[in-house]
Amino acid sequence: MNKNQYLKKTFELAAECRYFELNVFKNVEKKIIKFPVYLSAGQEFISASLSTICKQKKVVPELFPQHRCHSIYISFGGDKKKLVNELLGKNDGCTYGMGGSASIHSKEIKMFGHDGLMGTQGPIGVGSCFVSKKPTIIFLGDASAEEDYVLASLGWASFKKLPILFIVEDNNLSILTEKKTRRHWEMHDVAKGFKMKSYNIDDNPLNFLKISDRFFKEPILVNVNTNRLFWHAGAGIDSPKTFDRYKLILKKNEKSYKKIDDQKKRMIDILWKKQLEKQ
Ligand SMILES: Cc1ncc(C[n+]2csc(CCOP(=O)(O)OP(=O)(O)O)c2C)c(N)n1
Ligand SMILES: [Mg+2]
Repeated sequence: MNKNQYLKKTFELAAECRYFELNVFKNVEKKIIKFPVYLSAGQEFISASLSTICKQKKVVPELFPQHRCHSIYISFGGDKKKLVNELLGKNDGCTYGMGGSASIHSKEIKMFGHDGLMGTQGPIGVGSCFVSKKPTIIFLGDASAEEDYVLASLGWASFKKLPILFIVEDNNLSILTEKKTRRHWEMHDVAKGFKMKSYNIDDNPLNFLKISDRFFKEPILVNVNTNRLFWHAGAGIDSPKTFDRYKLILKKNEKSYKKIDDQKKRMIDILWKKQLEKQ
């Protein structure tokens, strides 16, 4: 896969994630989805880039997400119809209608649903990889990463040289509290303190490609500066916005990506419509 193919594939996945989330938003507003949802819109290029890189490397990683996880499930090949059904609380959903939005679990794509306690996926994912030695991705929010048990598990992963990619989805927010009021240190510096390779990047897909050489050959932490488009939970819009990576990339590549954007929108809208009609 050359650079342009990588960018195109990543954009296709991000488009599916974006239009999926916009449909969730609509159905929360209509009160068709009745429980709390955690929308990943704005952050979708993280999982889309990682999934494309894993495909390129022929790696099928074990996935340990946290609550903002729809884009992770979709990017790594989860069945989108089953995710719709999950969000409708149906027992043929990907987590049998018991995961809601925050605990998406899927044996098919080796995704281990989160338990709701911020950061537990850190020690659980490290423990799992310590036994399996399989390529593993642990997703942490910038707030979850602060938990003591996450820090302890980073040390162990580093010491044991486990093939784990720690991805900090750094949207600068813990619900509504900004990072600058919580700490004066950064996760990529902490990882270096544990003698682990680490990076601080923004969520432009090319940044992931540039640093991907050693992924799964040793423990690596990547702090990714990103932006959550909607409320912490539910359908609403936070202000002020910083940036919208999807719109930026679409605008810059209008000629080549507009058609993909339209196609993916149509495809995901139809998928939602059909699943809702089956209710
Ligand atoms: C151990 C623990 N502490 C606090 C909470 C309450 N809580 C739920 S989500 C959240 C913020 C999470 O922020 P972050 O990890 O940055 O993820 P984001 O929501 O920004 O994606 C908090 C504090 C919790 N669920 N578990
Ligand atoms: Mg956050």
